[in-house]
Amino acid sequence: MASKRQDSQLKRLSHRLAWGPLALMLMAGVAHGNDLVVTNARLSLLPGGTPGAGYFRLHNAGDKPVTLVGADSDAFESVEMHMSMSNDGIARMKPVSKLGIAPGETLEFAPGGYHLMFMKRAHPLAMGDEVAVVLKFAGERHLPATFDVVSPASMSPM
Ligand SMILES: [Cu+2]
Repeated sequence: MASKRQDSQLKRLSHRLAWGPLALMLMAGVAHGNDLVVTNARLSLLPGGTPGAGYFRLHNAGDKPVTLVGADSDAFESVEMHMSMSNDGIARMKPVSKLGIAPGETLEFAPGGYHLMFMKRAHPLAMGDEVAVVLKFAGERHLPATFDVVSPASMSPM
């Protein structure tokens, strides 16, 4: 038994040595919560005090529906969920209180559609920084995700 455990520890160690750099690369902007996978998490930020916009892809790989109810970040005073729309050529946005994601479904937060609005940064942020964000789901479920700070110019409309 003891030798078997040692063996698996050794395997894990060599695995980590071999895949460390790649794993680090893959982890940028990615969060796994067993059945929930966040990818391409970006925080588009202008210099100064204007709110930032958060975009990501959330896949429900589980067999139960989940409901996204909001997000939080220590780097900002508050985070709101918004939906962008265009009325007669005028861009507007409205708050969204919850979004359901069925099993197998992928929810896309992208320019021109759903986005997180990051209000009042707690400290200065620069392009290339990483911001810890917690996605909140119905049932008190929390999924941590890392958002890469990017310039709005890097974003293309949907
Ligand atoms: Cu907004």
